[in-house]
Amino acid sequence: MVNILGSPNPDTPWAHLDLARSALSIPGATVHLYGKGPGRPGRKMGHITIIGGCMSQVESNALPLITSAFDSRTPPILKPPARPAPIVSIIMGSDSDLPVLLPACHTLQKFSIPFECTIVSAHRTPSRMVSFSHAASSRGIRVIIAAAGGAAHLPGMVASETILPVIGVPVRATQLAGVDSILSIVQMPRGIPVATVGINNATNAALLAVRILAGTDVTLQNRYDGFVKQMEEEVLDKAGKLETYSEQQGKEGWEVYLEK
Ligand code: RP5
Repeated sequence: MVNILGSPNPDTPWAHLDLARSALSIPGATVHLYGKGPGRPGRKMGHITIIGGCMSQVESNALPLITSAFDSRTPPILKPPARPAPIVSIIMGSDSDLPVLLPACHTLQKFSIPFECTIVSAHRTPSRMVSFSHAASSRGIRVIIAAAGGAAHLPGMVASETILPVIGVPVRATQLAGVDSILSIVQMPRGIPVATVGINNATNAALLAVRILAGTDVTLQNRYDGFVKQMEEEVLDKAGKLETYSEQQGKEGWEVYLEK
């Protein structure tokens, strides 16, 4: 729900109706005007409700409305939107893991998925790990990405304290090159599953989270389809260049390709 407020400019007492009118074209939106007559600056003149199959669908449908309300050419007549609550939690055993997790953050950003990112250590902050795991679901978190290196117990321990899906990212943190981390995460006992991606492969952890969320979100499914198509086009484009070079130059195609 977003509130419709009277225009800050007393010379345009009906400006709030423009916003109400533009909301009519948004799927799932219903406009409620209170019939108070001309608006006074900041006075609540009505509200708009937007419903949808899931939060990210609602947010994406509401975005054009919110953007137009904050367009610098028009006076702001909506209260600033609250930051959307996170639905994915990225946790890590130490801040030294953060560089490995940046691709996960960027990937979730690309799919417009609200997420949080923090440090929770199974060994150094065990109480925090338990309270985080118990509260995650009720805070609206739908998927947890947990990264750890070495004796990487964080994903498994979190999975034992929540029913949310947990995706473990083994971090290459010690002289054992991440093999210790991946074995610690992947060899879970029967009954407590943890999805495990490759060593340092935070991108795949985020993509798996997107796939889990897309199961109940058509907008995300469409975004993922777009992502897959783009990936395919990039590979076909590279293959096309490689083949062309081989035909047009005196050298082998792979030699020319690598020189470009
Ligand atoms: C693990 O120990 C962390 O996940 C990290 O990968 C590793 C090293 O942590 P720091 O000593 O850098 O804090 O718990």
